[in-house]
Amino acid sequence: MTKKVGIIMGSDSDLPIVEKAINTLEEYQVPFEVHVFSAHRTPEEARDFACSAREKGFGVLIAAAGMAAHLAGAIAANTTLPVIGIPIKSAGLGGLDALLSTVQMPSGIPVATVAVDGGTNAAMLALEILSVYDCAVAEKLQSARSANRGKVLQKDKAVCEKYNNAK
Ligand code: RP5
Repeated sequence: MTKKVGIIMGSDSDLPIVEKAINTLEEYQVPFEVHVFSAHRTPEEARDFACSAREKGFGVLIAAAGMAAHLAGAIAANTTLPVIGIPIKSAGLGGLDALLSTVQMPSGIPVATVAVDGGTNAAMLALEILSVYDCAVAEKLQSARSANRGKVLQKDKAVCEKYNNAK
């Protein structure tokens, strides 16, 4: 059975980016659960979720937060499941604050950090992690890669016809 993806965000203001991850997981029909837990505002709830995630059937966790973004690291501190961090862009420092807070983890407690506001890639990486043991997910990922390849080759053909054949 496909394991669940846990998605945690520090605030509901992160939802527009988190929705990119949700939409991607829905597209691949992989089960997930979404929560608002903050490393600073609700640290007990964030900790409890991380501590019990493996026994509750989660296979990988995604944590999105902005500003002094300690959420992904705080979640990773309390589970040995893989944790993917999404640094969220905020007004002050444009996401660099969250990027550095999420990516610069001490040895032994990794957070696989995607780009600032990288909601889609967070879900894609979660799917790739699940695909290590889940053949159904692996097959869907391979089909999507092939479809994307076809689309890019079509674009190359169109550009070549427009610019290269005119010489
Ligand atoms: C972080 O602070 C959240 O992840 C959010 O990105 C940021 C601002 O939160 P709100 O003040 O909008 O609730 O903890």
